[in-house]
Amino acid sequence: MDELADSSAYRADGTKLRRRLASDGYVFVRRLVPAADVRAAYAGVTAELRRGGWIDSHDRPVPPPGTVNFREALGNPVFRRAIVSRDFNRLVYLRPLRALVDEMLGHPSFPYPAKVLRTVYPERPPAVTRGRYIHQDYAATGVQDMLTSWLPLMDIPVQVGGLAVQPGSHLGPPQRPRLLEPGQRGWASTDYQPGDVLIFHCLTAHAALPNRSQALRISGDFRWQRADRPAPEQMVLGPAGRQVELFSRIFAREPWWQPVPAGLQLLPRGYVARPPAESAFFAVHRGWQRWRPPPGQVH
Ligand SMILES: O=C(O)CCC(=O)C(=O)O
Repeated sequence: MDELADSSAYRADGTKLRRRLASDGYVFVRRLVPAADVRAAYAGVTAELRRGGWIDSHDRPVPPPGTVNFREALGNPVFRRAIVSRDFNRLVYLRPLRALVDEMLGHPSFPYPAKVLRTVYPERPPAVTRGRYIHQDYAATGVQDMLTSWLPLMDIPVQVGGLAVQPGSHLGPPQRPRLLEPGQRGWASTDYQPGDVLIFHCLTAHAALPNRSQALRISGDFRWQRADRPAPEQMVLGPAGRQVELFSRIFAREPWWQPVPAGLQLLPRGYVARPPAESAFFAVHRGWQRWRPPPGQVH
């Protein structure tokens, strides 16, 4: 496993950031978000997990694992309370993160109100989280040039199973899902610390490493797109039947809350993603021309 290229020196330089995105398919910045804000998010999430019996007073996971995958975890009230915790939701609106994404896209952007919390138990094969399979996030929304930001909420050294990306894979064809093995060549990851941010393009192949520790791995992933492009309804309004922006009823009065752009056009739920259009950053491999949405969830 290679080390992620560190773009911290370019964090305010849109041209260099976009060049990195175009060549590597990702940008990694250390200590972008104030560690105190990330610790507050961790404290909010773990308070709920502790109350619900998922972890003990030392934050050690209590077996058996609550759930393995994000979608299934959403059916669990303990997890749902953790995901609506205030400081976890606040993270994505923090200025340094928003500014970096705007620089990368070279255009005003916004994060989807739908946020993903990962609580990954030490791996006990054959149970493996879906995030461990190599995938590309385009399948999740069908929005070209969508970016995913992945944030550790705690120290996540490689043995705790952080995220790995395959640099340059955004220039290649769609990939079939398969498990990422720690020794796989041509992949990069790092020992993550609170405040670090990994941002990757929606055609970049990525997967989580196995959690071979005794700790629960806690991280968040948040997706972004340009403000002037239509956005998938489910990422903005959440589960079917809702009419207002997800989480706005709970947080709209918070000083940090920012609604999605006024007049945002929504792609209806039944919308079937097409092969990706041209990218603003690089030539899309022709293998994507025959791409069809996969039948199940990608991560
Ligand atoms: O954190 C994980 O386990 C997987 C994350 C992922 O696949 C993503 O952010 O798209």
